Amino acid sequence: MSLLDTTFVQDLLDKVAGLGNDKGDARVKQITRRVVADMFRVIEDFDVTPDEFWAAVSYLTSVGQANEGGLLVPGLGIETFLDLRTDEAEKKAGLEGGTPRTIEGPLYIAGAPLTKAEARLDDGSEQGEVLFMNGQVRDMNGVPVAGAIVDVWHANTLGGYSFFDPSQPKFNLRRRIETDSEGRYRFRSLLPNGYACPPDGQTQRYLNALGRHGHRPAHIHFFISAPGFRKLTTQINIDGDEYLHDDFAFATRDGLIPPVVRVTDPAAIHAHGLNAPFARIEFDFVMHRDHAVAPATIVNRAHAEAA
Ligand code: MBD
Ligand code: FE
Repeated sequence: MSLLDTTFVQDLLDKVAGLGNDKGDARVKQITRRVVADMFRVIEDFDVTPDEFWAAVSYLTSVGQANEGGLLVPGLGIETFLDLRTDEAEKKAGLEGGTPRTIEGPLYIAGAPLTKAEARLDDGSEQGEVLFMNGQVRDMNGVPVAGAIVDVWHANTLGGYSFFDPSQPKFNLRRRIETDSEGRYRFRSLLPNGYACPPDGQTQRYLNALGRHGHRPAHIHFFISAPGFRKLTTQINIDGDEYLHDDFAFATRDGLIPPVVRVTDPAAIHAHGLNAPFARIEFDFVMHRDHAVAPATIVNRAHAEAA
């Protein structure tokens, strides 16, 4: 009999989880009982040594100190698994179709400037390929959603995000756009580059031990929200990126890779007030209305706030 299965260790687990008292939180107790027991099982099955165990404790401490919890979670596929669970729950509730969701990631900042129908996301201080993106927010019946908020954020040409990269202006490449009476939004920005985990960071340290890279393909994040609708958290990928189907955060999904049209016609370039070819992306967001049964899609998680 394994040590784990002895009455002594099973009793220990019950006490660890506070099962013998009637205080505390029943759900926390139940999950603690399982998590600690599963960890004991791992230690036993893999004959984890004390040195290895304390290395793991020290590693998790470093992740916390580096504030990389939000980076490690998608890197281990956990954020994607949570999405797949929401997809499954929606399917069970009869909700299918619409724009696919994908992970939020760790780099959202609330409170970006809000404008009607259109916005420019960059302030002109960075050189790069200009992007014009536009589209429509609709419900599942094709009815436009006026007054929806398109909350968009993305990296700069070096793969860095404002706030987290203090060299960028406040709210650079972050805006909220309210759709017009036809549900339309449009913005001007710069094509982003892919993000890479800090090479000397704690997430990359783990990835190295797995023989993995820490790159994401170039992408643009969105929260789409409107009264009476289920909040949509998603991203689009920039087609052609070398990591398009090799994302360390596992966020690429079919339906989220719109064509990138390169506009090279001199008259079109001139008409946009530019002097170099630019990129155009059209992408519509299709949302589900509020639903009585399916779990809510608003995820409460800690976000840094711009000072
Ligand atoms: C990102 O930009 C991102 O979107 C995710 C999921 C993880 C790290 C950086
Ligand atoms: Fe991102």
